[in-house]
Amino acid sequence: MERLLVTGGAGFIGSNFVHHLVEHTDLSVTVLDKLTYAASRESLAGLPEDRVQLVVGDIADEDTVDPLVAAHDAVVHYAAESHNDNSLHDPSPFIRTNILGTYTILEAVRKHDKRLHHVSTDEVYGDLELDDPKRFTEDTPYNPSSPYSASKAGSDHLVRAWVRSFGVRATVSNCSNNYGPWQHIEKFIPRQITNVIDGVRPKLYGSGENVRDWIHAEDHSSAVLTILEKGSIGETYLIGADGEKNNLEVVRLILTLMGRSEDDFDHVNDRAGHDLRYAIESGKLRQELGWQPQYQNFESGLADTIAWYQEHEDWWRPHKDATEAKYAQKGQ
Ligand code: NAD
Ligand code: TDX
Repeated sequence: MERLLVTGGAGFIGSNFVHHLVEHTDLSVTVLDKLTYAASRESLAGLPEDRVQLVVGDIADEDTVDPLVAAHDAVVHYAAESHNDNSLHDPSPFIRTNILGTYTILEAVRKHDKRLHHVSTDEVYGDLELDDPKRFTEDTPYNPSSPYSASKAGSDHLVRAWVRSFGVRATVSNCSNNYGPWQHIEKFIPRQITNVIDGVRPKLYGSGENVRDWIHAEDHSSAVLTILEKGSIGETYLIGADGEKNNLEVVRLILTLMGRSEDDFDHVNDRAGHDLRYAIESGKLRQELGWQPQYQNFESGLADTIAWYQEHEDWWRPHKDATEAKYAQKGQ
């Protein structure tokens, strides 16, 4: 394998993966990205031009996708509409990009017999009770709650069907909540960090008891590369780093790390259909493929992330007012 096509490589996790590839492999990389509101050219700045190329285009456009897939050895598919709250306001781009876009990629890899890795989320499994000792495994039944997670579930089902019916050489991964640099400030952790920088109290949906299983984006990248290199065709791997925390704990930690009182936050309107708890059992990936997360300490990973947003205000500042205006309309 020499040439890799990475869809969504100008987004939060995809750009982290491109940096990871440059550092840890000899692959040449083409990023296919539509550069939606969630993308950032800056996240790819400084990478060697002889190894990383950006093509601006839509994964749902066959005329763009087909020749690009034909010219590469494998595809790692990150491109998606990714924010649950946006999917509650307008599901249409989620259906188009996440379902039709994945279908378009699948038809191209089928036609040209290319290896595909499809990046998905633990949200396809729905949620767990707070006191349930169970975690999600590769055998947990699909039960998505939001238009976003349902569209990702649909894309996973398409990949599995193309493997079984057409022999497409694909793997799937479902990862828990990522944090780290370059995450859009609409998402929970960077929204609260940038609120605190602005002297605004963090906003917790509902009671704040909802649990997310946090993993650093760099650990997600190393897991995806491991699956691409060593995963068995047709298999699904869950990616997680044993990082369960409720939202209240995370907000209190952000406030404390930023030198504010840990009670200096507001409860705001809850998200419709808000999933209670996600938790990943990642034993299959660890035991079968030998992967381990490197960021074992959430507090220090979060402190680094806070420092990154403090140092990169020029990157997020232009988006802050519009992002907060959208939340304000919903009382969030
Ligand atoms: P993001 O919203 O930050 O980035 C998505 C990228 O896809 C953007 O660069 C955007 O321009 C691009 N894109 C969107 N529509 C496109 C289209 N039609 N054609 C081409 N490019 C398009 O998202 P993210 O948080 O980096 O998530 C990346 C992937 O990882 C998604 O598939 C998501 O479901 C999955 N995932 C995310 C998390 C998380 O915590 N953020 C966890 C598990 C899985
Ligand atoms: O202001 C907020 N206050 C708040 O309490 C925001 C934006 C969120 N929340 C809560 C909702 C969730 O319980 O924080 C938690 C995390 O919210 P998000 O960052 O929106 O993430 P989530 O909905 O859990 O989904 C994320 O992880 C799985 C990604 O956005 C998805 O792309 C990924 O699939």
